[in-house]
Amino acid sequence: MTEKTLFDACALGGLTLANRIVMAPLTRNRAGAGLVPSALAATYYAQRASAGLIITEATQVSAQAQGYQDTPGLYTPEQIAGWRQVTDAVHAKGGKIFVQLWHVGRVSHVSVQPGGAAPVAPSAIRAQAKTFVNNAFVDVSEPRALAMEEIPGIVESFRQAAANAITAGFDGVEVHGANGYLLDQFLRETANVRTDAYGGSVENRARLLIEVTAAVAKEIGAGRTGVRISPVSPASGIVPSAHEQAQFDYVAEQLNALGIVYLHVVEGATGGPRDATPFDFDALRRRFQQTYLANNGYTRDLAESRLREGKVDLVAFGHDFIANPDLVERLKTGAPLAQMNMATVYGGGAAGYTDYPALAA
Ligand code: 8OZ
Repeated sequence: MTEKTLFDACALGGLTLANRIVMAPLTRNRAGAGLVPSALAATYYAQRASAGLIITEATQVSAQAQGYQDTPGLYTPEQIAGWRQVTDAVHAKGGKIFVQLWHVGRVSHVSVQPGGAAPVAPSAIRAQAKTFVNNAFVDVSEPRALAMEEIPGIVESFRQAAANAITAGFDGVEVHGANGYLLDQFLRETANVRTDAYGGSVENRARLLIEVTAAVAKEIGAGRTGVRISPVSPASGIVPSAHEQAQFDYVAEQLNALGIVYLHVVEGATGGPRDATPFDFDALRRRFQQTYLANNGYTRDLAESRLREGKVDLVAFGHDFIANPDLVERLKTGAPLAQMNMATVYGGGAAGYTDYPALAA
């Protein structure tokens, strides 16, 4: 068997990826009126089309799914048309692109909820977290617990958004089960104290993520469906318990049984240390037979060594893709990487978005 390197072409379901380097989902808060991705978004993603796979910024499955200002949706005809421009631009450059579908759950604010309503959550437990609305960071609002009768509507919103993704020309979708948003909230004993079929046990806490993923996979095919998880990340007010290994080992087994195409794992604290909390990520890998997509704090060297050891199949880079549209070429040639400017990550226009140059030819 030849050794895997970051720069080999590889299969992902029915797709052939040009390399094993993935652009991680990155929130940029630049959607236009109607939460439609802008023409600039098409330029931004097309500039990064040399990635083996692009995963878009998190994208709302419904109006209720929103938690931040100016994040895009995929539930109106205008949003579908806006995304079509993005997928066309990426495909014209030979790239592949999945859309990340999210519902923020309790990480929201009444000012971005339909009718100013309270955000929804597994339980009425407020996160110790901030969101960004009206051009300011504010505490998230007090949520209300979803009624049992509302859960099928959540599943349906993901199914419909997945169908919309195919209409918009995406190669597949990633279900956002990470970073403290709705599906992750259900997975956590500290956010989910339900006593019905969606809380109280490992199986019950995983139920919504599994039902959503099954509905998406049924709609568009398991070969076009991926899921992202972040087992020990404290992102967005998540307080991991001592039982996350058992919880996520079960999640990996269930997702494996659905035959989805990849499991995307944020190893460690999202955007932070990889090893702050002990966790056996290889245990997930052993339970999940399809593609294991690793993320968080990877350098070229770490990615290559984990690939050689057979521990990972694809590696997602986030921050480095913001400042380096030609990241694949730079990693390949060992060229220096540009550093992103934190001040222009969230919101604004072309500055810090489409004006990071590729290396001169
Ligand atoms: C940064 C700012 C807002 C949202 C995530 C979608 O952490 C996000 C996000 C990141 O998954």
